[in-house]
Amino acid sequence: MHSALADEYRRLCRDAAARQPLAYLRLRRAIRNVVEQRVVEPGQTLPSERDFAQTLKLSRVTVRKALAGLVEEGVLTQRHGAGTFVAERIIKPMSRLTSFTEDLRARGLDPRSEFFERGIGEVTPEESMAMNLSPGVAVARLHRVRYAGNEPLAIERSVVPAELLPDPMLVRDSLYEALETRGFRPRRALQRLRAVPLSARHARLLHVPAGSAGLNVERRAFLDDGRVVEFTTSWYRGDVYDFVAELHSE
Ligand code: 16G
Repeated sequence: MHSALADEYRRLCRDAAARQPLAYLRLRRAIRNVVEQRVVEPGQTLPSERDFAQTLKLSRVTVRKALAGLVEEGVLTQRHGAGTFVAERIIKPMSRLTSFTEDLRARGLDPRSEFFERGIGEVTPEESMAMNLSPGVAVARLHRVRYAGNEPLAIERSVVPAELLPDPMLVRDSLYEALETRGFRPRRALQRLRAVPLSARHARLLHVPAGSAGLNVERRAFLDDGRVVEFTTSWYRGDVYDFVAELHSE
């Protein structure tokens, strides 16, 4: 058993502020913390279910539940017969409306953006259709390369009605953080995914060979009152991202 992991779990059991009555949630948090702190690195194996249960005096059902939750979040991956690992590829669950920054932080990575554009302009006819905006209204536009540390992962072009984000310079690293501060965090979204070969320009920005596989994602996110808060087109690197959806039969 990784001693830092056991220590973190025990710390959470003692720490009154973090006290979480449900052991599986406590364990899930402890594992997420050590992954975020990079005590356990991507690709490294975690202790077995039995090992966790014995060292921490938990039932195997509790351990299984904690691990399953983190697999669903994309923090861990499980391979039959080989155990549980910290995910190497970035696994993005499609059922949760999270931001790039949140996804990366949950994996202990350091999200960064480099902007090509961050300003106010007039909505284009295509955007006004997609966002239900009247022709001519002002929109904030962000065009950026998204990095984990120094590694480029995606290119994103976002459009937000200027009435919701009048000053795009408020967006430092995270669009969702800026929207949240203004009380406009997206609540629901529609997303469309397409496989595309990356253009020469995108491939160069993403440090991959031209024509490499990319995922083109279009997200339209809404507020509770039905207003569209963002229309974002992203090109994710196909070699590092998995988009995973959970399906139910009815
Ligand atoms: C994700 C979203 C994108 C959103 C961005 C906000 C997908 C496919 N796209 O990249 O629509 O604008 O997160 O991230 O998940 P930020 O808050 O870090 O700027």
